[in-house]
Amino acid sequence: MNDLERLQMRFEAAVQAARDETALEEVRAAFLGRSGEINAIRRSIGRLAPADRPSAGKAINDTVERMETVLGERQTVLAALDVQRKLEERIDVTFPATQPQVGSIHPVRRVIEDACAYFERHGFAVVLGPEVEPAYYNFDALNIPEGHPAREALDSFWIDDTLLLRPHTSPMQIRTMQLHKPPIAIVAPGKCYRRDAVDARHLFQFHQIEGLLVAEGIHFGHLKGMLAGLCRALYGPYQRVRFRPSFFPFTEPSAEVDTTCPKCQGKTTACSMCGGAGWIELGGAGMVHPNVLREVGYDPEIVSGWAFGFGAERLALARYEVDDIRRFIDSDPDFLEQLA
Ligand code: FA5
Repeated sequence: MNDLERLQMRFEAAVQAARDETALEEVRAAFLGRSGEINAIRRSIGRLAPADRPSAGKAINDTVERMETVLGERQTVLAALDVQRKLEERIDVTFPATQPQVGSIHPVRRVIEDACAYFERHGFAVVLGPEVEPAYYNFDALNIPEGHPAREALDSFWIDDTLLLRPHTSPMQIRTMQLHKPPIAIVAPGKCYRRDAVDARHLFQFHQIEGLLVAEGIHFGHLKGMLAGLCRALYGPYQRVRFRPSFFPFTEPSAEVDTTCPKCQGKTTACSMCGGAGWIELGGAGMVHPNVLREVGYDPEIVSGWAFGFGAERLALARYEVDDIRRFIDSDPDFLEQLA
């Protein structure tokens, strides 16, 4: 292999190693530029015998020609790579952006907030209380003494001998009345716990909204008016309420409260929401029992009051026409997005 062939090989290796136009230009200058290697060889021709000069000159020219071809080919390749890189780096402004995951208020929370807002508009305060309560607040002070059958369904999750997770929000009646003198007007939303078997209507942890109004001259008509107003605020302007006689140790008289089925308005016999009954049960209510008033130091001869306790999930079931209460705790985004 002669010097020119070796030069040609070094040149081709350097050309292949060049990754962009600038590097390629440096290779060109080093080999073919004015003070490049080819010109150095050209200058040495003068030292050859005159007879050898034409063939040496031709060999150099042939080498230069090949080098320029190689250079041109590499230039084409680098230009194509450059276009490709630019295409890859190009920002497509029409490409749909990644949507941010925006949360929404849970339907049960929304029902609680709307119910509380309704009562706040009527001058009620919203109060919150502990979820772990002594038996005294859960039962005794509410006229449910030890051994009373009403205690059976409620005393579920004991923390120790005297403390348990509250099965209803009614302890907040006692706590509020012990802290304040009448008039009292509060709603107390919050979590409750019972050992109920979970099914389409029951959870072992659910929410209630408690209401309490105590003052002079309060009667059942006030309760009826406020609860009818609540149902209209939650379900629409044509809701009616119905009171069915019931029993709670802490109210007398006591009632179960129903509202007209928001889905069929009581007009169909084949409604999936109310099963054709035309009514949806919301919870319990009644006039505060004189024993409860006495327990907190109020005089039942002077003040009277009403109370109610509604299940928030049940309110939400009817409001959003959901068939199974467990849907509210499944954390299924598809379900929740429908109600957002
Ligand atoms: C009570 O808890 C009474 N403290 C309500 C009350 C308050 C009456 C003040 C009078 C005066 P009851 O056990 O019926 O009542 O429960 C009330 C409501 O809570 C029920 O109607 C229902 O809507 C809801 N509820 C009860 N248990 C569950 C459960 N396991 N899962 C979901 N909701 C429930």
